Amino acid sequence: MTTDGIAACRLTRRVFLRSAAAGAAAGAAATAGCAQMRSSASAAEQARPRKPNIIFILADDLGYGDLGCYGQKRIRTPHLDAFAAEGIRFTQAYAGSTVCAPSRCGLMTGLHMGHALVRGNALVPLRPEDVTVAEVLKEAGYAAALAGKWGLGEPETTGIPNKQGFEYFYGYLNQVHAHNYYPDYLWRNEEKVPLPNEQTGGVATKRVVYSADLITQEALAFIERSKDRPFFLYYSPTIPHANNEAGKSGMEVPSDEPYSAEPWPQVEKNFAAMVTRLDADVGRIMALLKRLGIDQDTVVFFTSDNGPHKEGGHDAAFFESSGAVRGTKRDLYEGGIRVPTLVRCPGRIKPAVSDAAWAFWDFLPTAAELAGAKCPDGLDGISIVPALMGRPWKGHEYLYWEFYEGGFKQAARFGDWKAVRAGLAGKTELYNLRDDLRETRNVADENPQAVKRAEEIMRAARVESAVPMWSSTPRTKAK
Ligand SMILES: [Ca+2]
Repeated sequence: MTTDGIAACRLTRRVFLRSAAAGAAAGAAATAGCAQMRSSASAAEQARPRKPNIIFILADDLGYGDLGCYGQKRIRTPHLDAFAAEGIRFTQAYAGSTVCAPSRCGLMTGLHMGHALVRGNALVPLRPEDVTVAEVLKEAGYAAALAGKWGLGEPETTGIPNKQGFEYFYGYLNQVHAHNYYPDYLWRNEEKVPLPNEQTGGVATKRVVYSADLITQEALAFIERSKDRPFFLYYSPTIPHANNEAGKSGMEVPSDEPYSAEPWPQVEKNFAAMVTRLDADVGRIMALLKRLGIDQDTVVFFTSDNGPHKEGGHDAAFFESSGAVRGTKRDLYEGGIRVPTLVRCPGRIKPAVSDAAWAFWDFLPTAAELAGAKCPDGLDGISIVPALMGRPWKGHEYLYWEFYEGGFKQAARFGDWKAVRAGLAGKTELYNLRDDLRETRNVADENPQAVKRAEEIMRAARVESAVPMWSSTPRTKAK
């Protein structure tokens, strides 16, 4: 299938932008939906901006079992545990993919891996015709910023955040650059900002400033200066990803507090300290929202881009980072794609634990509905706003993933069934997640109808990628 063919499946950016102006009226109508959420709003509340701010916090390689609110016993995450208690904790929410770039592409463009442009970790930039959530929200009057890792466009390509709807960007463009927590530069918009760190080959030789701290400062500053207008902040720190260039010392953190005295390997103390540091950074964001009086006007999402890693000397089994599910980053078993996912907005979203099964490609239509923005056609995602508001939500007929490293693989989730297949001619594995969450018993032989359905989904949910390295029948080994 050609690039044009893919674009024809949905609104092109040009058509989208033209129709967005006409959509302003529709946006006003959709905002009336937001008004319902606050039917008991006081006069003071009504004086606030009508449209909720949206913050999407994306951790990097944080596992389903890494937070206290998901059963973690040893790593302390008090701020995220409080966040979970005050919002919705989703038990069956999924990332876009099992590694960074494709997962983030699904998040930004509302498409699953059978239709997304970026289907693996490679330098494929978003194109002008790709419509991102930032562009959708910008058309609805939102100020959009990214603080953190991007991974969907190198310098001077069409994929950079500033050409994809973000009016402000601070952080990493390149994913390998993002491995280094003490880089000698970061990007501010299209400008390289030198830092006082020194490095060789991606590993710091002089450590002065920690990138996650800088990224958090930028996120806080953007919230502060945007408090009087609707804003969208995509905050994507790289914690607790490994610095793969640093070998077995890849868990880079300024201090192993509060775990210095624990009898754990140093690398695991560092891993735990990174997660607790991330938790504290999220706590600073939440405290700022309260201080600015916009806590009840801001819908905050928190999740991770894929399952836990076993890189940089870290063992994902040490803290049982996958929790009760099987597998890690790069797997299509649940541990690679099921991620801790929280959504909070006091006064609008009631605290709950939800088993709604949704995925990153639902974020764009969800954000559009929250913002009263016009949503492009042809997306794989659907809005989860009903699920957020405690109303009946129709859910997905199925969720679909594909992945190319180590050979083409596919996975589908439909009802309680989960199917995984290696290669188009591979034998389909089938698991019933209701009574076998850990995917230990392949029940394909006993359930031929479910296998047939899984194989129909795996055939119908995808088109061949326009990028040759992502082929279901590769002539050369996928990167
Ligand atoms: Ca990642």
